Amino acid sequence: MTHELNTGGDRGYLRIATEEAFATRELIDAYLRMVADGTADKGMVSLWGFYAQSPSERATQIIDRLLDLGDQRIRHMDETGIDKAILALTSPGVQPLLDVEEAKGIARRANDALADACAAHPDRFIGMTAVAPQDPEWSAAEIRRGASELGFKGVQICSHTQGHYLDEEQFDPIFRALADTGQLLYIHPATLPDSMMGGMVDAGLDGAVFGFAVETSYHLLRLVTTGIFDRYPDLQIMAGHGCEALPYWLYRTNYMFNAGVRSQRYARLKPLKHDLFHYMRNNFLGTCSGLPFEPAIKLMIEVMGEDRVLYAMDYPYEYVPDEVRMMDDLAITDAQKKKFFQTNAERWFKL
Ligand code: 1DF
Ligand code: MN
Repeated sequence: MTHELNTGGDRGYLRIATEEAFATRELIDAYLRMVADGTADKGMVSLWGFYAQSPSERATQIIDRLLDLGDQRIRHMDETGIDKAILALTSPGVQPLLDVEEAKGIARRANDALADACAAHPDRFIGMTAVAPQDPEWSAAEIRRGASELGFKGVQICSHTQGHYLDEEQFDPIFRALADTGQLLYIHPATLPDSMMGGMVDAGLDGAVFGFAVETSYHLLRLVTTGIFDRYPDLQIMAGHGCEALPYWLYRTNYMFNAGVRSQRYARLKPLKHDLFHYMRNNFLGTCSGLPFEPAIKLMIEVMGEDRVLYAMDYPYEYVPDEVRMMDDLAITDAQKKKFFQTNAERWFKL
């Protein structure tokens, strides 16, 4: 151990963790039912068939920690020096549920439970609204309720919804509500739809180990290349896991996207107002969830700008005190570190 982890800013910054998960019992029960009755897709069987049923220490501990929005979570934050957690319903939220009324009910009650927890710990917990994109108009209304009545500071959507992507016209009410409330959209990974799964489960690569990033970066890129930021120039999209590797690939995606557009290779791809570098530096925010890795964080800072890179722990999926110490010891300037841990979160979530 190199140094103690305390809350309260003894290193010159507060630590705000921006991709922290919780669950409600009824959501886990709905996942279990889908796994049992055969309506879950391969990704759900792999992910929630494991976490909700495995007797392993990892699975049982994670379920226990997801369900706690009280003392244990606060104690774990205290023990790792996390001043504030920005909380969102765990992945894939209610998005795989086939009964839309059930999905909306579970999302609404999860939002209410989260709002209660935030009210009980106003200096420690901040909430993001969960939605059910299966019903875009309802989701838009829930985003407005989250912003105005529940005090939430952003919206999280767990990538695709039963194979549907947010660039589809039907989801426009969600972007309208984000624009009207001035809130950011956190696009969190989800299990892969069957159409993308291929041999990933056999290879053991479908989850957070790899598949999540493939599917989520695909989703993020679809949104950019079909012009979401030309329609909504002020929209901010946050993504975890090193912005799902987009900064690493940026030169190539930009070059090949523009080459394809110029040669009119794809009917759907039209010229954008800006190159992809512009959107990466004006509309994307990236967190280090799952990637407390100095080269990746420095790359994000260089490519996206130091105002756009934020700390996240990804509790309870990743709860490793030494990772917080590694982030304290990042070889970036003190001013950049304060932005990374504290002030970028305050700025973009409007805390
Ligand atoms: C895992 C990782 C699961 C992340 C998650 O939600 C999740 C995992 C179900 O390790 O299986 O949010 N993550 O963001 O890295
Ligand atoms: Mn996560």
